[in-house]
Amino acid sequence: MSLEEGGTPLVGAPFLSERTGCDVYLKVEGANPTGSFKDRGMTVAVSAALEEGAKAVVCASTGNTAASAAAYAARAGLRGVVIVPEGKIATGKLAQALMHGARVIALRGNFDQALELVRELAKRHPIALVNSVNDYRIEGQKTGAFEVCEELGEAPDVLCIPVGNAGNVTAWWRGFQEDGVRPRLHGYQAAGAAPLVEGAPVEQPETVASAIRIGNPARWEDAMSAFTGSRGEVRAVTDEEILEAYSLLGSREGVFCEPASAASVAGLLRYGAEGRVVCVLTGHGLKDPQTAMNRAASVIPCEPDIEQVETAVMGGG
Ligand code: AN7
Repeated sequence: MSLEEGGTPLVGAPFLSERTGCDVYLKVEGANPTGSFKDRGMTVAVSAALEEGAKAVVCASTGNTAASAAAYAARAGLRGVVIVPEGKIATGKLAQALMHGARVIALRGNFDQALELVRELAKRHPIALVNSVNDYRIEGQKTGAFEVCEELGEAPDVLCIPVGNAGNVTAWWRGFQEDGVRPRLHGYQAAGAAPLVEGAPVEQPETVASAIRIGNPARWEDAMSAFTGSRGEVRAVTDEEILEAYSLLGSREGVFCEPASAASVAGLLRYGAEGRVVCVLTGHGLKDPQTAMNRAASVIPCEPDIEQVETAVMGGG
């Protein structure tokens, strides 16, 4: 089961390099088929589900896993069922899950409760659970690390990555270890949803970066051993810092990612790093048009008249 995921661009970031004094690159995971890194793992998890004779796949999701699971399930001819926190997932992700024909359940609860419920559900029924508690997901997602090392010709010094349920940082660390390299892993959580930083689950996580609004990561232990084993760190960034990095990526680097993805750059800007740094931009900006429209400048209305057009184009000054 493949939609030709992976092989995403690794683009240099001149503005960020200048600003930080590092040699910064962006791994643009939004270029995957459904617009996020989840596809790297979903191709493996859904292939395995098919082989094992599952009739349906299920996941809890803040949005991207749902969109990806729905697409691969559609392709595989399996039923897709996704449980998302009601009112807390970005519009594009919801549209994707629905268009791929998944049954979308809006839970009056948060992601952590949804994950607990699908884990119980998968114990009771022959349904494949495709959250990153499924090890096939990790096996697929580790390929990001292989690609970066191949493209740079060696490992970066530092990898900056947003952390939610902590599957991705677990996967990248596994990939680097299998390549025999040990870059520092710098993980960033949103300040209102930073259980790994605080050392305890967060009951009611809150952040503008809805993809990482997670209070009790399933891959907690794996993530912590990745940070320790790589001599890295896990830190928090505020919503304002995330949105600042989000705007800067769009306006200065020409790369539009979703807010959660910008946490990697927000962390780099706040805490700094040294050497060659790769920031993982986990999902595409088009996923979340609402946050973009709330954040960006307004459009300029104009009558079809040359004088008015001139004024509008020249900025009225
Ligand atoms: C854009 O879709 O958890 O630390 O249910 O969508 O591996 O969870 C999404 C997570 C970062 C965090 N960036 O990755 C889900 C979900 C984006 C994301 C993360 C997510 P993990």
